[in-house]
Amino acid sequence: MGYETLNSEVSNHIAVIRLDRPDAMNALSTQLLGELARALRAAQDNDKVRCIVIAGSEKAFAAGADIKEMSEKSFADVFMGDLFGPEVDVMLRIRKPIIAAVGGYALGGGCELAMMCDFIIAADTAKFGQPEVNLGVVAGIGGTQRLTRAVGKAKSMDMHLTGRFMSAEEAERAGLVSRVVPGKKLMDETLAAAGKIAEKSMVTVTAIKEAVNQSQEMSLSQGLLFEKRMFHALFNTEDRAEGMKAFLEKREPQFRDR
Ligand code: DAK
Repeated sequence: MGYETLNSEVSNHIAVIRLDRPDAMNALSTQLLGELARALRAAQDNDKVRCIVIAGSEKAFAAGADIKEMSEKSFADVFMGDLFGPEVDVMLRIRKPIIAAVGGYALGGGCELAMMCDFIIAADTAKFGQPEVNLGVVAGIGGTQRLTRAVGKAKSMDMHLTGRFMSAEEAERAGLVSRVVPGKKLMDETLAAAGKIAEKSMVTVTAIKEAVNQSQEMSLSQGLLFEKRMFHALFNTEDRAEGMKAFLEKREPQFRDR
């Protein structure tokens, strides 16, 4: 089954999922989020895929949940229908690394979608914001929690309470994005980063993703123990032996994901 609101292609072990609702600034409709969940699951299940990139257009990564679609809904609709719940659950269960390539607007649910990825590479034109306050709602898929963890309480409060947008430069300074690149180079730089990840052992990459994500859930001492045990466990892998042997032999490692 194809997609109507996004494109998904795999090449060089990288799945690129590009949101494609140009008339609505890639607003996250139920259909788009359903297709995104389906594309992510397909990428997770495809053994050829070693890294996933979610991108939008030059104008917008995604300008938030689809306001037209949401405007008619009642409390019972969104509460009993668990709006976006199942789609978000799928995204959070993806074990392969996901990079958000953000050009243009990443607002509301769009900013939250980018923050659910493992890291964000932003074009210098990108703008981030949680403007739900202007619509009389609060962020709904993690904005108050993930933005606060990323940039701290003061800036998060500022963003959520005023609804102002943050430039890419400010976002990098604040720790929301890992790097800012010229707009024209956004995809090249993101694919280069994804390519680097794709060269590594998937066992190691998956362990790193789990350990870093645990840092957002656990106390420091629990997180440190989790990391140490993960380090110990990786001594059981062939790729650990190969990585160290290759270093000592001054050659590139040949990882086999084992
Ligand atoms: N939804 C629907 N359509 C949108 C849209 C959106 N979020 N954003 C833009 N569009 C549409 C516009 O309506 C316009 O459509 P036409 O009028 O041409 O038909 C077209 O995209 C172009 O937009 P503009 O004409 O406004 O373009 P500008 O360049 O002037 O402005 C903008 C671009 C992105 C700054 C502006 O469009 C804007 O402020 N958009 C709204 C941003 C926003 O408020 N985002 C937050 C949405 S609320 C939940 C979980 C999550 C959420 C909710 C519930 N649960 C788990 C329950 C999330 C909520 C949100 O994200």
